Amino acid sequence: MVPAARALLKDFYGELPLERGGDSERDGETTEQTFKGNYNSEDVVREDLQHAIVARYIRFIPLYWSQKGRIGVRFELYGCSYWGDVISFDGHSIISYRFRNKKMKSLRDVISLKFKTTTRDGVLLYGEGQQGDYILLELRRATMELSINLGSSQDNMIQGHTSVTSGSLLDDGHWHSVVIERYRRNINFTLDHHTHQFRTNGDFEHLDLDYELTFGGLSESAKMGFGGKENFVGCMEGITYNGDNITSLVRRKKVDTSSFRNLTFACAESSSFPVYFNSTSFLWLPGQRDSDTLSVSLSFRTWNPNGVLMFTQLAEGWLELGLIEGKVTVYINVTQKRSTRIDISSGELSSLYIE
Ligand SMILES: [Ca+2]
Repeated sequence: MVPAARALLKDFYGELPLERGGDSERDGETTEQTFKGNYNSEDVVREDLQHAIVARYIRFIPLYWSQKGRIGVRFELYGCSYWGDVISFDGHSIISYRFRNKKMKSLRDVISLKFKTTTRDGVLLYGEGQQGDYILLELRRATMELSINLGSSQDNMIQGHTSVTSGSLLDDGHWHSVVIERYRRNINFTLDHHTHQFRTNGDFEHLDLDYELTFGGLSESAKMGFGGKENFVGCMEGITYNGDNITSLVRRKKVDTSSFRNLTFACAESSSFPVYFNSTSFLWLPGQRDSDTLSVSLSFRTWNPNGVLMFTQLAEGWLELGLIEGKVTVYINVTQKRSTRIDISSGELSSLYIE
């Protein structure tokens, strides 16, 4: 990092704090670091970051500058190569991680991964044992659900099935992280740094799995039992299971990926992405005031029953698209004489097309 340069920085000296956010080890948080600039017109000041960071955005905020001249700053940011161990899942592909000893009996497990998807249902992880144990991590209606069973006993009427859910709207096309830490019956289930602590039902403490864990969907044999479970569509990154880096094993062809038609270590950017609006933000686009025709389409999702989705002036009159008590309402006012209101029943994710 060089927050200085000869020509442009002669009027600047002071401090530059740096904020970074997104896609980092501590996603969702921002950290700040302050850099001092140069105090004359010639020097270049070099600063190193305190910690290695992975970030989508970096923001510099000048704190103060020389009172003698005009404000100016030039800086250069030097990065280094980053190996993003990302794997793309198309809904037909799963990773089969087979156990060396065919059976896995564990008191302690640590499983972590990151995922990104625009699909609301899909299996991220599954394993089962012949004793009836299982672990299933899946997206259901864009919420993360972890189901685990350390053992059931018909004789003592012990039911081990335990299920917890976390998060919502996880099909937003952004990265989310999941960490499952288990010791005996105690589980820390962490989604995007929010930890859910719980104990599994029943008396059993070992997770007994046979043959394999699958990532991205159910194995063919498991599908017979469950049916109807969708495979995951999207990207996963940094998959680890009890110290094994699964993505690295995939790269080295140490796990079965035969179901992949096209194994890619990259995540395609979605052609569309959601925009978040709070109660005060809006998007303004230049319109055509002299036009009397209009074509607009959008998809939206909200928890709020009321709000303006769109407003535009027409050549004569105006059009307003809004939500009133959970219903989409279109007001069209042409030549100040006619006012039309159309109610459209609102679902969870609604798509609109108006022409
Ligand atoms: Ca067990």
